[in-house]
Amino acid sequence: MTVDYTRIPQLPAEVFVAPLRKPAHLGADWLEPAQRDYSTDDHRLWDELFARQMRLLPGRACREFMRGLERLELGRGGVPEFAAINAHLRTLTGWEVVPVPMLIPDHVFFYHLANRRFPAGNFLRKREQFDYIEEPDVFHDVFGHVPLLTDSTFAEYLQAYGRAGWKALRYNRLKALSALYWYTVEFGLMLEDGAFRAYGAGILSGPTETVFALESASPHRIHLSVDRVMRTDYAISDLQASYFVIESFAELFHLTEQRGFEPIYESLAPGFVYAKSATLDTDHIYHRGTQEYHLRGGRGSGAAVTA
Ligand code: HBI
Ligand code: FE
Repeated sequence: MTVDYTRIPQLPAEVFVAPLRKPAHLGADWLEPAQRDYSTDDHRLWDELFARQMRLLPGRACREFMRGLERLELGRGGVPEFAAINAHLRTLTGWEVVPVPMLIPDHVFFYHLANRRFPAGNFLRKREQFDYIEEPDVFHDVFGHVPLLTDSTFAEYLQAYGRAGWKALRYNRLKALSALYWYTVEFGLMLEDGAFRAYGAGILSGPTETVFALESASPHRIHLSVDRVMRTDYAISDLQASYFVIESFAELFHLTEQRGFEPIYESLAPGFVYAKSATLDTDHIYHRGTQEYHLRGGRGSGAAVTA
């Protein structure tokens, strides 16, 4: 018997849509997530993380992000309630935030995005991880990602990305699609009135990369090409060697929509072709980085991030 592995059945929504609240005696898990209770110290930690970013972001974060923070009132004090965020978001763009306790499987992640649900970590980092955490916690996800869900064009892009995820699984090109997420949703830069601004959540949720991505001479800053980025390796646990720049969310949406994911997947080799710090003849380079930070050995080597 032959099995056609290219056909992924569409599962009914009930499989993934879990209630936001469940009886307290049943512990939360990712199949039936709930937002957890936070301690007084958790709320205080959120406030400190929030205040630290707010000292850095004016003039560095794109205006859509700053506007989203205000509209959702994420700075009212303490870890925000998802229910309150959702009441706003639903009317603005039809998106919702769903609490998850950890990294969830790729297909579930894509299924949520394709249905305008953003899976957000419900746990908060410990104080020892104040400066850096690899897993996405509630501060990274809610402070970093959720403000842009208020922007209707970015909201379209993220939903299209979720749909593209299903196709990527079918074509076995998930790594390539993850690179696109990485260099846009997590570490994207944007030109605003001729100046670089950040919109990526991985940049905006931490102080070191907020400054490095925008002001260091070390990293390349290159205009986004979808085909190029999907062939480019990336660092999960260090500052990026290259940042990709868009002119607007409308441009981001058009670049991906116009190209279409199916033809890209068909043309891609299984692995990455370009190194993190590569520049190509076909690149439109705004700033050719010195790569000093990475040449000195990157994270753990004591290399100065202002290099
Ligand atoms: N799960 N909670 C959570 N958050 C993510 O960002 C996430 C995930 N699962 C898979 C995943 N991301 C990747 O597939 C994306 O980088 C494409
Ligand atoms: Fe993230």
